[in-house]
Order: sequence, then structure tokens, then C-alpha cells
Amino acid sequence: MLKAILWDVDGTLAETERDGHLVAFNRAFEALALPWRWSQERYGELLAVAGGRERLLHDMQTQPQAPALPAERTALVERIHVLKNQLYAEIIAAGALPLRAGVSELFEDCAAAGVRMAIVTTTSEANVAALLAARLGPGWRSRFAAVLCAEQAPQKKPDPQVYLRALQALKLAPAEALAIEDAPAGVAAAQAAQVAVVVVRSYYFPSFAVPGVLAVGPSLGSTHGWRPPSVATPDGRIHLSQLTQWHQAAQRRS
Ligand code: XBP
Repeated sequence: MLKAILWDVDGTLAETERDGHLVAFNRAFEALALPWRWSQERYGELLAVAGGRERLLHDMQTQPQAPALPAERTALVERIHVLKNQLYAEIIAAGALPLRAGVSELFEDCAAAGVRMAIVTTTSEANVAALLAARLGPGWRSRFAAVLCAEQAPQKKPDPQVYLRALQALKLAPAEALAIEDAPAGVAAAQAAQVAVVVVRSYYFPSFAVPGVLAVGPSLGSTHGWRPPSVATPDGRIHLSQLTQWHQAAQRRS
């Protein structure tokens, strides 16, 4: 029986990478008078590295003007990251990051059906709080039975730690939960924790192979384009009943 939906954040709840983190990273570079910027294309490559700090450190290996000493690099990464997160919060406050289509309706479906929800992300708590407080209001946290971020699970996706800790917090077996993810690392993390995954395609991850997932589609806001197909709904979006049906079909197969 499906008892909880485990939500990824970046790319799944909102297009935070392209419209939030990337913009904020570039503004931080500019504010700190650093001589490099990331293009949308370069950021797509860098998303293979989970975590903002880790991404910055990785990129500095190819930046000729980055500090040479490891300690100086780490200190600069910290300065950029703190500022990036402030700027990210400002972008959200300006209203630039709406929830993706169908997300808030699914939140409502879960609340109505008594299906618990958790946040399961590699991003920092402050970023999750900034996004969800802005989109759901100050009481956002009470909507989630557990909120697991980088601070609670430092071994970032594709490591399954964040999923294993979410299951632990919810006291659930993997078969009682379903993850919604957009990125290969997230899918790998959920599957390594034996949690079934629904993949919703996002700007940066439009087409990676998804063997073994319950379903994959372009948007929770539309029943079109899903594999396996979704049933049509009066409002044209994916409902919790559809997720439950995919979940049950997979349980029967296993
Ligand atoms: C996405 C990430 C994060 C963000 C940046 O995590 O990889 O690193 O890009 O966040 P998820 P920080 O898909 O699991 O939500 O700068 O706070 O690390």
C-alpha cells in the first residue's frame, strides 16, 4: 500500500536549477568580482556533480584564475556558496520560481487521502525553506512528515542515504513509498534504497534512460506523454490515484 510520496526538490518541484541556482551562482561570481561565469550549457554539465559546494570545487579545477592552494579554494567556495544562497532566496522572493504544473494539486491530493509526504533532497535546508515558504506559506513544514536535506544526509545522491533516512524517519518499508525525481542521480539514489520512482522530465534532464522506473512523463500537470500511459482526467493532470495505480501494478509484478 502506498503510504508516502518522497519529493525531490530541484527540477522536480520547480525549475530551480536553470532559473534559480544558476542565476544566483553567476550573480555571486559577479558580486565577488570573479572573472568567470557559467553558461546554461556548462551548468548542465556541472549538474553531474551533486551539491553546490562540490560543484564549485569541481569547476575550479578548470578555472585558471581560481586560487591554487586547496585551503584558499575551499574558503572561496564557502564565500561564493553563502552569497549564492542569499541571492537564490532573493530570486525566489521576487517570484521567479513557481512550483511546476500539477505539484500543488498533488500536495492537496495527498493531504486529502492521508498519504504522507517527505522532502528528500541534496540541497541545503535554507534553500528548501526559502522555496516552500514562498510558495506554500509560513506553515509549509507542517505539510511534510519529514524534511531531509543535505544537512541530514551529507552523502549526496546518487548515494541512497537521504532516501534511507527518509524511510527511517517515516518508519516505512521501501515498498510503502514512491519517489518523484527528475535527475539520474536522484533516480539512482531512490532505486538503491529500493524505493519505486516516477520520473518527471525537467529542463536539464529531458531524456536520460530510466530502466525500472514506475512511469516517466513530461509533467505532473499533464496526462499526455506518459509511459506507461496515464488515464485521462477531467482537469488534465496526474492525480494521486494514478500514482497509486502505477505503484500497485509494480507491487503485483514483484
Ligand atoms: C539538487 C542539487 C543541489 C542544488 C544546489 O538537489 O544538486 O546541489 O543544485 O544546492 P536535488 P546547494 O535534485 O536532490 O533537490 O547549493 O544548496 O548545494
